[in-house]
Amino acid sequence: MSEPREYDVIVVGAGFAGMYMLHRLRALGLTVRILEAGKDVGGTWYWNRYPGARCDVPSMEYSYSFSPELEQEWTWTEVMAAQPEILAYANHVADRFGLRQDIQFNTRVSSAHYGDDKKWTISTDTGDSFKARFSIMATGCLSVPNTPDIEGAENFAGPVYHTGQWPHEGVDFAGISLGIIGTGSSGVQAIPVIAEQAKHLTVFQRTPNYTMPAHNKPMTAKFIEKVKADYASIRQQQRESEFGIIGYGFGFGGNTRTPPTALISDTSEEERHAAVLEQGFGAIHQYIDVGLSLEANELACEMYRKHLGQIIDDPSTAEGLMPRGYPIGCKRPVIDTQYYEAFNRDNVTLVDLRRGGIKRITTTGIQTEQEDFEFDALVYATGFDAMTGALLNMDIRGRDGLTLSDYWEAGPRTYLGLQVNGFPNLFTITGPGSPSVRSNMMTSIEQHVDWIADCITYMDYHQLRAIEATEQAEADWIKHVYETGKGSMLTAPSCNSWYLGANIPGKPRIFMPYIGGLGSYRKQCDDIARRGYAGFSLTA
Ligand code: N01
Repeated sequence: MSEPREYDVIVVGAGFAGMYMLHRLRALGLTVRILEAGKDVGGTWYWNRYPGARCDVPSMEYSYSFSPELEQEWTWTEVMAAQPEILAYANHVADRFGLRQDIQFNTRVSSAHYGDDKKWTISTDTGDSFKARFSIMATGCLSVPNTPDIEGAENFAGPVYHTGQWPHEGVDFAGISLGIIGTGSSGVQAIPVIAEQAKHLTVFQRTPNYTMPAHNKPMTAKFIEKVKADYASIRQQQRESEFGIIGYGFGFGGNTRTPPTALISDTSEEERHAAVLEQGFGAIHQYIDVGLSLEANELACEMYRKHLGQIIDDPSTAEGLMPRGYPIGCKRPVIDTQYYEAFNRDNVTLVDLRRGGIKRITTTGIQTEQEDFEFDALVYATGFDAMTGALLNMDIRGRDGLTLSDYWEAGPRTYLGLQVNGFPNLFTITGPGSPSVRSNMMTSIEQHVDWIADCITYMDYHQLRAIEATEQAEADWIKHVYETGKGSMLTAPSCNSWYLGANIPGKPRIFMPYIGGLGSYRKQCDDIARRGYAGFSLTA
């Protein structure tokens, strides 16, 4: 192995987090190298190229705010952009700011060790080695695809795809019959598009989701002009809002939002029936207690199922699509374009695995406890080892050889989702314990990147060499994250979401994101910085 190359900072990952981190650090005059496993920039949007992939945050808000010039020169075509457009945006940013010259592609980091020399040594699968004072993980929250361990999977003779690792050349489904496992956000987006192209699609659904229509549409020139003129105020509102999204022009509200006041528990069955007949799934949003009590939530679930029964032609398929036994709002909200309509097509079959699960995969299809199904190609839409997967896939060792996987054996421990006790000068952008996946990722990414860049500036100004979260501050923060999540639908005992690690067998059941609100979280982070980085130990 050659001598390690030395930088001030090594950033892992060239998605939106890594790209902006590089831009900020270079402006501080630091030497920076990004190591990226993919062939190009874009992270999540580089890998997730499955048909139908698109963002569910309005494009004008799911974009960088750090450069007013960039805001003015880039024009989105749809309210919620599709994956190719978002990837084109990432490429535009990389070109415009000359980022690629400091990114090493096709390079997967295998280990990061903190040494006695108080530097990180980072090794890669290409045999390269780097040394740096700071190591910044911009590895994404949903970047390690999860392929479930199903008996016989290796025997399937046809092509096999995963939505999170889609072939770059695309897939032509014409004349092909497919099986797809999984009905989370990825499956819900892919199913209607694949159904339009394929000869036949068999959907293997373990848990039906509560999904709401996206109402996506092309952007009008007038609206774009208005947003571009108002960007400064929109960004400010995003930063102060609960989720980093104000839904400008669509009435989502942001920090000026008036929450609903109606109580579903005060309504009669007839009133609920009438509301859903008139307004569809959207009727559920008008009640405040749906998110507060499981009994109220169940009334909303009944409304949901009632409407589903009205829009699906075949009663058995309708019954199969009906979510039961867990509350609305426990999983990551899913929004869709023509999802349920796909199940009214003749070439789509729903296999409700609650009626009998998957036994095994064979050379030609899937055997279930109900019956056997045959198809030419298999798609896994089975999600990710979320939030901790990418970090734990690397061999990260902090002070005295402490491994991150040992330290996190019972679940992730962080201070603010930014740092881990025992791992000096290691930062995690949108790490567990921060709003991250419970917010507009772009707004959260920018907030973390700015905070880290300011922290390094502070350290250099005060000639401080190392920063590390204290054990006490970390313990207090974890308690706060837990207390904030307690009692919400997100942590209900009947909820099995990836937020809780429940999608990965053996993963500790811990609610990982912070749900105290992005605006409030930002204030807490800023206040901690103002107090000389309270809760961090800083050493010369
Ligand atoms: O993954 P998921 P995803 N047998 O984990 C099923 C973001 N995202 O890729 O619910 C049978 O949600 C599993 O069933 P169950 C967004 O944050 C955003 O869809 O565990 N089924 C579930 O149905 C999202 O939340 C967009 O019972 C099995 C599915 O696979 C996150 O990414 C678009 C199984 C996995 O759903 C992850 O979404 C796409 C098995 N052994 C993704 N194992 C936007 O719109 C798993 N499943 C922005």
